[in-house]
Parts: sequence; C-alpha cells; structure tokens
Amino acid sequence: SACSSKFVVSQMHPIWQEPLAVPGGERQSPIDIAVRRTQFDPRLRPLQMRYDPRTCQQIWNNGYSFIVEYDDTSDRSVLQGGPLEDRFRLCQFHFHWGESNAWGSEHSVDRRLFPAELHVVHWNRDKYNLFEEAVSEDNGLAVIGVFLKVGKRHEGLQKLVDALPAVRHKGSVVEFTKFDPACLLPENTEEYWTYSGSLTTPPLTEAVTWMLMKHHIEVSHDQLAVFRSLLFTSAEEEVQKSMVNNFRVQQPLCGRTVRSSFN
Ligand code: SG4
Ligand code: ZN
Repeated sequence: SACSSKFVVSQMHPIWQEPLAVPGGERQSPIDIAVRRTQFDPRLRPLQMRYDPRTCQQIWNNGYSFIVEYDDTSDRSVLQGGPLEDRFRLCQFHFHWGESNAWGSEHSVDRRLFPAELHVVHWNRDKYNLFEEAVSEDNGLAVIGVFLKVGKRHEGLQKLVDALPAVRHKGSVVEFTKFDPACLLPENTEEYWTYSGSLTTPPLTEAVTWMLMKHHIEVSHDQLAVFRSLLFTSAEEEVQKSMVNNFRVQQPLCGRTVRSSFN
C-alpha cells in the first residue's frame, strides 16, 4: 500500500523539476481533516505566539509562492504551547492558492477545500541551531495553517497585498518590515487540529507538527486577485506563467490520528 514502503515516489507537482523519492513516506502532508474521526485531547493547551514585528525583513518570490521572511537569529518572535513541548522561532510565512475560489488550500475539512491557505513556519530552537538543521529532523518544525475564505477585505493583509507587485517575477525580493503575522490569524486561536506531517514541497521532510486553525479568515476577491497576478516565471522567460494552484495533492493518512483542542 501507499503507507508500507520505505521510499515513496511522490506524485510530481507540475512545477517541481523532478519526481522525488521521499524517505519514510508514512506521514506526508497535506491531508483531509475528517472531523468525525478527529480526537479531542483535553491536554492541548492554547497556542502562545509572541511575535516582534521588527523581525520582519523581506518578501521573496521563490517561483512557487511568495515568502515573508523573519530574522530568526534570536528569540524575538517565538511560538510555544499547544501541542509543542519546545520553543519554536518564527522564520517565514507564505500562502497556497487556486486559480478559482473553488480550490487552492492544501488541507481540507471534510473534503471541503478553501480558496487559499496561510502557513506560518517556525523551527525548534531548543533542539537545533538553525532552520537548515531542523528541517530534516523529527520535531524540527511547527507550522500554523489558516484557511482563507472570500468575503470582506482583510485590513491586516492589505499592507502585504500592496507590496506584492514589486515581487511579481520569480527571484525578486523586496524589503518589507514591521509586519506582525498574528494579524493574519483568526480571533479565536484556541480551537485547532494538530497532526504529525511533512513539508508540502521538496524536500518533503517529515519534520512538521501541523496546527490547523478551525476558524478561517476572510479576504476580498480583489486581494486574492493580486496573489493570482504573481508569476511562477522570471522576467527573462518568454512564456509567463501565473502563480496559481501552488498546492500539493493530498496524501494518505497512514493510520495517523488528528487531535483537536476542542470538543
Ligand atoms: C512554500 O513553497 C514555501 O515557498 C517554502 O519556503 C516552504 O519550504 C514550502 O512551501 C513548504 O512549506 O509549510 N507548505 S510548507 O510545508 O518552509 C519551507 C521556502 O522555500 C522549507 C523558503
Ligand atoms: Zn505551505
């Protein structure tokens, strides 16, 4: 079965350069959250985010998404609590989105997809010295996921949306400062699902504790349209490709349990 082999050749994303042999392959992401099969765990505490907006540095179009990067050389922006035993440093956030509002998220809830999904990425500063060390280790990374729905304009997101035209092409970087990613989280962060999984792009390492917020945020159609106006391609390429559908296909659960912090 898909879950019993030592190496799984991952289904290739159209823009990945080559198929990838994934070591392990038993705890890959993303997955569908089947709500009735989740298990309430009363020991799951609230998440504690303590982010310093002054650690925000730049936005980078890496040819797959745009990434807002944070200075992670000190403990000024950290996440702890929830399912986590250690302290994790904020290093970046990014999104995945679709060409239409009918899909775009990586995870789904009872098979329902959302137009986009935010990922706030952190690495374990108690066990490792650098993101690059943590990325391939068990318990190395902690990612908060938030679903986006189309509705009213999101005030906090607008500052970021305004900066995006400057990183339209692959490889472009622009300075971006004083942005608190907590403004992109739903008001209620106490209700979440958590499971053990992987990065959803190469190297697909099984290092991630996923925390998916039950409550979504709303953004306007115009704000998402600016995401969709970005490009997978660099300025030099002849045929330009819109940055849309930058999500990975869902992966088998392989006997894992998804826990919930709420009943
Ligand atoms: C996106 O492709 C980001 O651009 C990547 O960031 C990120 O990789 C990747 O998604 C996977 O992250 O939360 N979806 S995910 O599992 O965070 C990493 C960069 O390449 C390693 C910097
Ligand atoms: Zn992601």
